[in-house]
Order: sequence, then structure tokens, then C-alpha cells
Amino acid sequence: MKMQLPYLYFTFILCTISFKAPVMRCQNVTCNSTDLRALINFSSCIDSGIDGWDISSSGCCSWNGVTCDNSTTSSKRVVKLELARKGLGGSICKSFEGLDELRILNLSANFLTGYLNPYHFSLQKLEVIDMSNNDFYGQLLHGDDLPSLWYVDLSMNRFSGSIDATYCSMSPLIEVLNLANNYLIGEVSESFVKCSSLQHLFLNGNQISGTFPKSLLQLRDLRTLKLQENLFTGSLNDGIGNLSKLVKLDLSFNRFNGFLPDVFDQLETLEHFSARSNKFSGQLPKSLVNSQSLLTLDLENNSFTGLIDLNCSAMIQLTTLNLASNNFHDLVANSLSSCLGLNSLNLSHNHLRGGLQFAFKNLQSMRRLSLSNTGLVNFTSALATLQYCENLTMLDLSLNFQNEELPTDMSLQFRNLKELFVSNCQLRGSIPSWLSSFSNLQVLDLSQNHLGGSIPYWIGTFKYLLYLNLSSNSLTGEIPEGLTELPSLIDMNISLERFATKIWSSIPSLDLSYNMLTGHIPPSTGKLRKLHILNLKYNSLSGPIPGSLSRMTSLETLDLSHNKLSGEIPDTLRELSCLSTFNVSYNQLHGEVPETGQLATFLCTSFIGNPGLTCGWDAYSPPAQTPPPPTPVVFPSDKMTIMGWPFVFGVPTGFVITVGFCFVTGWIFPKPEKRKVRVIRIGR
Ligand SMILES: *[C@@H]1O[C@H](CO)[C@@H](O)[C@H](O)[C@H]1NC(C)=O
Ligand SMILES: *[C@@H]1O[C@H](CO)[C@@H](O)[C@H](O)[C@H]1NC(C)=O
Ligand SMILES: *[C@@H]1O[C@H](CO)[C@@H](O)[C@H](O)[C@H]1NC(C)=O
Ligand SMILES: *[C@@H]1O[C@H](CO)[C@@H](O)[C@H](O)[C@H]1NC(C)=O
Ligand SMILES: *[C@@H]1O[C@H](CO)[C@@H](O)[C@H](O)[C@H]1NC(C)=O
Ligand SMILES: *[C@@H]1O[C@H](CO)[C@@H](O)[C@H](O)[C@H]1NC(C)=O
Ligand SMILES: *[C@@H]1O[C@H](CO)[C@@H](O)[C@H](O)[C@H]1NC(C)=O
Ligand SMILES: *[C@@H]1O[C@H](CO)[C@@H](O)[C@H](O)[C@H]1NC(C)=O
Ligand SMILES: *[C@@H]1O[C@H](CO)[C@@H](O)[C@H](O)[C@H]1NC(C)=O
Ligand SMILES: *[C@@H]1O[C@H](CO)[C@@H](O)[C@H](O)[C@H]1NC(C)=O
Ligand SMILES: *[C@@H]1O[C@H](CO)[C@@H](O)[C@H](O)[C@H]1NC(C)=O
Ligand SMILES: CC(=O)N[C@H]1CO[C@H](CO)[C@@H](O)[C@@H]1O
Repeated sequence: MKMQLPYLYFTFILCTISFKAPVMRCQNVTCNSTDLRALINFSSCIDSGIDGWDISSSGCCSWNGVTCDNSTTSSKRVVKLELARKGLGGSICKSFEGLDELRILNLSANFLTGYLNPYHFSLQKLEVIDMSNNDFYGQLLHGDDLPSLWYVDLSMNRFSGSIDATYCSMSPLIEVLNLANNYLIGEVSESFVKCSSLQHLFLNGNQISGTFPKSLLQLRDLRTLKLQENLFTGSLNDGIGNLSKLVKLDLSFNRFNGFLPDVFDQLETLEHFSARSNKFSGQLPKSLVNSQSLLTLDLENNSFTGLIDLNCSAMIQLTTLNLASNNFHDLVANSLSSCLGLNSLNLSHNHLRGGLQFAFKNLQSMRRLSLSNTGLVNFTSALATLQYCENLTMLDLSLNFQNEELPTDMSLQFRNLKELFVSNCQLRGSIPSWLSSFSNLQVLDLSQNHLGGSIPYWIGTFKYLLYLNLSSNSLTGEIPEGLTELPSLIDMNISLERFATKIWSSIPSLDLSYNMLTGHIPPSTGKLRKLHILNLKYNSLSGPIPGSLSRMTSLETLDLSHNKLSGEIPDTLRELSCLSTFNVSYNQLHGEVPETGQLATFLCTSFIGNPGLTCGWDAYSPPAQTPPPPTPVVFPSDKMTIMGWPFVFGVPTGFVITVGFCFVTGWIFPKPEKRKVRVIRIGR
């Protein structure tokens, strides 16, 4: 509803109200009637009005988010309108005209939409405009001058078209321009040279193309330049050294190539530099590895070559270094050992040769260290060295040490270690007892080795362990009952933030697949209420599937396939309402597949290879080919609240697709009346 009311009408309302309101209020906080009208007009365009705005009162200075000037006149002017995060929806119908004393306009993080060109506002005094994180669209075109404007944030909307900096001629004082995460295309216009006051420029997350914009090289006051996640190409030239006030420079996720220019000595205040995921090549420039200002340097996923040879006597500020996934061919001896402030280092996927230098033990501040796939040898000496890094919380040594024997007799101290990845190393021996002293482990991945022997009982004593992957080894013996005592899988009293993971997929899991485990599945496994993935496939487990598994209320994946399990599928398992992947194929189960509950939503392929098991109405016979891809059928799902994990989206989707498939093909239950029942249950 739009108000088209004449001024007199408002005056009438005001006075009517003012008779009821205390006199004080009417005289003291009345705002200028032009402003009042504009604000009422504004609120009339918002879908559901604005909390704390009594549009029938004239005291708009006391309305939520409205600030008036401090003049003593009885009719104050509105200078700030700050309505960020107020849940406002609808459009803003250009209703700011009249608020001509407005200096700050902040409508960020709402649900506002509509075509918008801020240069149609004609607000001469406007200094700050923050419209970020809404749903505005349109092209950023020429309009009226906004001569006082210095701060513009239009990020996270749907603005499109090319970026033209003509607004710098309309607003020559602009210092902060944030156009990140929109749909801008084309090259950065030459006219950006007019933005001579610009200090912080954010163009990231668009589809901007062309080479590094020459016009930007003229902006000598630039402190922040974010160009990541666009389509920039070509190489950088030495001109970038002219941006001598830069503090943050992010070029990541573009298509830049060529060598990095050797101009980092001119960038004396540069603290954060990322060129991740481009096609840069060549050696690291001398000035870069001697930078005295850099705190973080991220060059992951390029084609850099040569030696890693940092001058730590110069790089005294460096705390984060990521050179992963390049073609470096060695680490110069002791090159990093005096970078004492380093707390995160990733050298994964390079061709470093030989053992871990003893000097690594100087890196006392190190917290996160990734050395996977770097050609390391001598696991024993690597651990003996790294234990001096007392603050280490994450260590990834995967894809190294091919075929070494695990030492049994070591005494190691890794008291703060939370995540240990030693996967795919073909290590021999058994799970070593010294591991039991790593008492803070949350994530342990020893998959894809040649470890034999049995799973030691003490694994169950890790107080915080949430993710255990022993898949693809040669482990024998029974699943120790101790494993079902893991406290944080029984009742996770640990916040998700503390469960800091290298890979986001490290959700609470027990993966013992591809081993030679025998014996029964311990019924006490059902106690692991917080477990999301239980994978026991490809072992030689026998006996029944314990009905108590139904108590694992968080379980999303249960894979018991390729074992020697017998008996019937317990009816209680249908209570596992989070389950999206279920497989008991190739066992010796008999009886019938449950016809109701969660298990009824899976294809017969989850049950094949069990000669005594009936799936559907006929005894199961294997399909000639793989079934066609599932037709996406979307049912509303109310299952989300059960899970607190990021999987919350994946699971219902998988569930819905699986269910949809069963339903559409009639694969499991070909009888029509059964389908009807299913629809009702799912769509509840
Ligand atoms: C609200 O603003 C629009 C656009 O400026 C204008 O056309 C309309 O007359 C205004 N309504 C009132 C009630 O002032
Ligand atoms: C309100 O502001 C306008 C200028 O925009 C001015 O002309 C008018 O006199 C002011 N009204 C009052 C009551 O002060
Ligand atoms: C109003 O505030 C401005 C800036 O905050 C100040 O310079 C000015 O002196 C104040 N005026 C009055 C009347 O208090
Ligand atoms: C706008 O308001 C939000 C929320 O209060 C705040 O985070 C943001 O910094 C404000 N924008 C400006 C430019 O002050
Ligand atoms: C960088 O600055 C130097 C000296 O001020 C100037 O000669 C050169 O043209 C500038 N380079 C670029 C690309 O602007
Ligand atoms: C690595 O960079 C290339 C572009 O050079 C990109 O296509 C690819 O997705 C990146 N890989 C990762 C894992 O980010
Ligand atoms: C390493 O940095 C120090 C301090 O800046 C400097 O004196 C020394 O010459 C540099 N060494 C090399 C090889 O560049
Ligand atoms: C280290 O780099 C590798 C390879 O690019 C990547 O897969 C891994 O996630 C990185 N590790 C950390 C801790 O960032
Ligand atoms: C190790 O971590 C502790 C606690 O965060 C901190 O006080 C200490 O300074 C760190 N040690 C080093 C060498 O950084
Ligand atoms: C591993 O390093 C240790 C010293 O830390 C040495 O005694 C041992 O011989 C090395 N093993 C191999 C296989 O090189
Ligand atoms: C365990 O490791 C294997 C091999 O490294 C991997 O394929 C599997 O996805 C991992 N299991 C889980 C639950 O992450
Ligand atoms: C703060 C202020 O300006 N208060 C005034 C409100 O109006 C009354 C009556 O006119 C004055 O006496 C106050 O000083």
C-alpha cells in the first residue's frame, strides 16, 4: 500500500496525536515535516512496516534506527537511517527524496529488492551508503552527483552490467567501494583513474575479465584490493609496485599467468597476499621471500618452480604460508627453521625430497602443518622432530613414507594434537601403542596402509575422538568393545567449533572397511548416538546385525556389506530416521526386507547378495543393468532438525532422491496401494 497523502493531512494527524501525547514530546522531538513525510513514504513501501516506527507520531527522531541532528530547533533534521538486519522486505521505491540532510544510510542484511541506482537519490549530504546483502538489481549508471559520499557498499546483491567508475566523478571523495559478489561483467573501465581517493576496492566474486586493470595502478592510496574470483587473465607488470600503500592484495581464483613481478620490496606495508589458484609460474621473486611486512602468503595451486628458500631473518612477521600444489622441487635446508612465528604451513603436493629437517623442531608456534604428498621419508624421524612443535593441533603426513615399518617403541609427546592424517603411506606394522598418548585426538586417519594385527582396546580411551578411519589395512581380530565406549561419540559435549577439521567431511565417523576383521558386531555399538557414519564393509564379520543399532539416532550411513552376517534384518532399524545410505548386500541374511520405516526407502541393491533375503514381493533377482538415474522428486522434509551438521542439506536430498526413485520406479514395492501409503508417510 502506497501513501499518496498531502502534507496537510500529515499535519492534521500529527496534531490529533499530539493532543493525546505529552506536550513535552510534541515540542521537543518533532522532526522536520519533509523528513517525516519521506520516512513515512519509505515505511509504506516496506512489506510489513518497521518495528518501532509509530508513523502516526511526529517524533520520528526517536524511531528505531533514526538519528536526528543535535540542533536545538524544535524541528530536527534526520541525519542517519540505520536499519541493518531488521528483516525488512519489499522495495524502497526511491522515497529518500526530502531527507536532504541524510549522511548515513544503512540498510544492509535485509530482504529488500527492486531496481536500484543509488545515483538517483540526489542526497547532497550523503556520506555513507550500505545496501549490502540484499536483493537489489540493475546497472550502476550515471545519475546525480553525491558529492559528500566516501563509503559505498553494494556487495552481495544482483547488480549487473559492466563496471563504470563514472561515479567517481560524481563522488570524487570515494574511499571505500565494495561491489563484491554481484553479477558484474566486462573489463574494469579506464575511468577508474578518477577514483583518486580510493583506499579500499572490492570487486571480488563477479565475472570481470581482461588483464590487471591499468587504471588501478594509478590509485596510489589503495590499501585493500580484492580481485579474487573473477575471470582476469594475463600477467602482472611491475606497475603494481606503485601501489605502495597496499596492505591486502587478493588475486586468487582468476586466470593470471606468467611470473610474479619482483616488486614486493616496494610494497612495504603489504600484510596479506594471495594469488591462489591461478597459473603463475617461475621462481618466487627475491623481494617476495624477503618481505618484512607479510603476515600471510598463499600461493596454493599454481605452477611455481624452483627451490623454497625463504629468508626468515627478513620475514619476521610471517604466520601463514601456503605453497601447496605447485612444482617446487626442494626445500632449502633450514630455510624455514627460523621463521619462528609461523603457525600454519602447507607444503602439500610438491616434490620436496628426503627427510624432514631436524630444524623443523624450532617451529614452536606451528599449529597446522600439511606435508602430504611431498616425498618425505623416515616416519620415525619425522615424528621425533615434530613432537617439539608443542602447539601442533593438525598434522597431515599422508601420501609419504612409502612402505616403511611403523616403529613400536617410541615415546612421543603430541599433547595438543587434535587431527592426525597418515593415510595412504603403505606403512607396515601394527597400530602402535605410543599413539595412545595423543590424548586430545579428535580425528585419526590411518587409512590405506598395510597395518596388521588387531585394533587395540585403548582406542576407546580417546576422550575426544570423533573420526576414526582405519579403512583399507590388513587388520584382523574382533572389533574391540572399547571402541563403543568413545565418550564423544556417545554424548558429544564438545562444540562444533572445537572440532576443527582439515576436511569438512570429517563428520563423526567410524570407518573400518576393507580389513579382515572377524567376530560379531558388538551390540554396544548402539550406544554411539552421535555417530553419523558407520562403515564396516569388506570384512569377515559374522553373527547377527544387533537390533540395538537402532539407538544410533544420528546415523546417516550404515554400510555392513560384504561380510558374513547372518540372521534377519532387525525390525528396529526402521527407526533410524536420518539414514540416507544403507547397505547390507553380500552377507548371509535371510527373512524379509522391512516394508515400513526408513529401510523401506532403499533400493533392492542395498540388499542383494543375500540368498535367503526377500526384497519386495518376489524373491530378489539381480537387475540386468544399473537402474536409470533417479527422477528428482521433491517432498517436504521435516527431518532436518535432527542433525546439527552441515550435512543437513545433503541428507534430506539423498533421502528424497532415494525415496523418489523407489516410488517412481516401483522398484521395491510394485503394488500400487503401497505407494499411496508411502506418499502420505513421506509428505507428512
Ligand atoms: C513517495 O515517494 C514517491 C517517489 O518519490 C512519490 O511519487 C510519492 O508521491 C511519495 N508519496 C508520498 C506520500 O509522499
Ligand atoms: C524542513 O526542511 C526544509 C528543507 O528541506 C525546510 O525548507 C523547512 O523549512 C523545514 N521545516 C521546518 C518546520 O523547519
Ligand atoms: C552538533 O554536533 C556536531 C558534530 O558532532 C558538533 O560539531 C556541533 O558543535 C554540535 N552542535 C551543537 C549545537 O551541539
Ligand atoms: C551497517 O550496519 C551493520 C549492522 O549493524 C554493520 O555491521 C555495518 O558495519 C554498518 N555499515 C556501515 C557502513 O557502518
Ligand atoms: C609507476 O611509477 C613510476 C614513477 O612514479 C612511473 O614512472 C611509472 O609509469 C608508474 N607505472 C605505472 C604502470 O603506472
Ligand atoms: C586450481 O587452479 C585451477 C586454475 O588454475 C582451477 O581450475 C582449479 O579448480 C584449482 N583447483 C583447486 C583445487 O582449487
Ligand atoms: C635476509 O634478510 C636479512 C634481513 O633483512 C638481510 O640482511 C639478508 O641480506 C637477507 N639474506 C639474503 C640471502 O637475502
Ligand atoms: C594443503 O594443501 C592441500 C593441497 O592443495 C589441500 O588439499 C589441503 O586441504 C591443504 N591443507 C590445509 C590445512 O589447508
Ligand atoms: C603455544 O600456545 C599457547 C597457548 O595458546 C601460547 O600461550 C604459547 O605462546 C604458544 N607457544 C608458542 C611457542 O607459540
Ligand atoms: C630414520 O632416522 C633415524 C634418525 O632420526 C635414523 O636413526 C634411521 O636410521 C632412519 N631410518 C631410515 C630407514 O633411514
Ligand atoms: C576413509 O578413508 C578412505 C581412504 O582414504 C576414504 O575413501 C573414506 O572416504 C574415508 N572414510 C570416511 C568416513 O571419511
Ligand atoms: C530537552 C528540551 O529541549 N526540553 C524542553 C522541552 O520543551 C519544554 C517546554 O517547551 C521545555 O521547557 C524543555 O526545556
